[in-house]
Amino acid sequence: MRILLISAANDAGSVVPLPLGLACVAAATERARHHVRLLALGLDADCENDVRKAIKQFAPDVIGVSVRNIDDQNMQSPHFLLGSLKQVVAVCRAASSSRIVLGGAGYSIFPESALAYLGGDMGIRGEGETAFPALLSWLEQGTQSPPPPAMHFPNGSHSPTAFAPVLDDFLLPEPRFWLDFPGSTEMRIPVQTRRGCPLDCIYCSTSLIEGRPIRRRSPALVVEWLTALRHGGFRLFHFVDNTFNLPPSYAKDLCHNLIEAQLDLDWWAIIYPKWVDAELAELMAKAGCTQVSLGFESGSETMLPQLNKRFICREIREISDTLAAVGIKRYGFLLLGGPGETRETVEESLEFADSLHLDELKITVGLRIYPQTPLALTAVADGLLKPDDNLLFPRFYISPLLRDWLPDRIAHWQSDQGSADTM
Ligand code: B12
Repeated sequence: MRILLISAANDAGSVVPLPLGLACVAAATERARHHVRLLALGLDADCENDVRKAIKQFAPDVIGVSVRNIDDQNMQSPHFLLGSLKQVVAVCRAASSSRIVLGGAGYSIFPESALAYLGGDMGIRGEGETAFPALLSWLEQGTQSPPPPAMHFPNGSHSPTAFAPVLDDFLLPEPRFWLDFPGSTEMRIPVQTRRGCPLDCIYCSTSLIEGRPIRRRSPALVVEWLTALRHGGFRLFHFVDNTFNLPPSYAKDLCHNLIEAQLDLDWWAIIYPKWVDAELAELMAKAGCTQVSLGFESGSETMLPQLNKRFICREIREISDTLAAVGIKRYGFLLLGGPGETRETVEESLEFADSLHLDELKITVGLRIYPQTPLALTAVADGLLKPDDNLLFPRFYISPLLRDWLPDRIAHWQSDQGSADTM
């Protein structure tokens, strides 16, 4: 079959990420002997024309559309980001009679409501490497048999999502793939080594996207892939794993492999402030890590358990100091206004964050509410959310007592600091 895969950047953010997810789906679809074309629409693309042109030239049998960002998670000036993608789907519909299949991280959080809003024919929730080729076979065979796993249909019927137990069978995009993106050698190439998160932070949507058990690639294969990319002219990378340091033994193993390969890389990673000892920090620095996102979210011993964090302030501080000592920059995150937050806990968090002497700090006021999370239940119980709200249009939790005070307090604190970033 002829398969057109489309991604469309819809948020300028700090970085416009390269479409790793769609690249993985493209590799798996090619391996299943389909003819694939990928259309990555940048922020300044003329989407309507580009999509029409691609459809006319390529005449696809099936069109896959990647749905990454739903919104920018910004309570103070929220941007719903699916409008342009709805337009892309409408253009596909007008220009071709091919089936339109949706998938991606954002889609996986909202499989029914995003399908209805965007107007796709069907969607795949979760990882696409097995599910998308299986769907193509099902379509080729005439859809008489029961649908393969992970599918959602506009009438609400769906088949259960299955996550692959190991990731090594899934191909990673080759260097030539990224070379097609203008300026890619100066960008951070996304690398994923693990999927799944067993931690249950009350607001988090990750388990809907990747499932809970951690599934991994073998470090040797990751390094083999990075070696090929390094030889292809890439040096900057971003590990997009939710928690680079989980499990810590895996993180150490990966770093050992990277050090041995002597690739002279420069990479960033996302760290959960627990399970980072001096040995891991040192290995990370030696392996090329220059910056981590340190998502501690609160610096209040009262709030950390409320968010269901499994660390305490002492651990955040120790890890922050340990990383700084080996020269790794720390980009810290505060997420303020959650259930149980008070003026006192906010002040504790601000003071704590300040005392860490981070390289950068991002403060988010109000928590984006995702379906099937403890936060959604609390929001309903607190009367902030109707139980039947599908949450596709962003809704936020902010502790009712702080609604008027918190945004001003943060703006004031930041102007005193003169440097921090907020949303
Ligand atoms: C790493 C990350 C980042 C990094 C990206 C670094 C980089 N260079 O790539 C940074 C920090 C820059 C970032 C920024 C933002 N991010 Co972010 N990010 C992630 C994270 C943790 C991983 C994404 C990733 O690369 N996954 C690895 C790839 C392989 O997986 P994938 O893309 O999901 O693809 C798989 C499947 O989804 C599926 N699939 C994908 N496409 C398709 C298409 C079809 C047709 C099919 C069938 C299947 C399919 O198959 C793929 C392979 O299995 C996710 C959370 C998560 N766990 O997914 C959030 C996430 C995607 N981010 C999110 C958001 C909101 C943002 C920001 C808007 C935040 C902000 N306000 O700044 C910005 C937007 C940036 C931009 N300009 O677009 C949200 C999106 C949901 C929403 N509310 O919109 C997520 C889901 C986190 C969350 N809150 O739940 N992000």
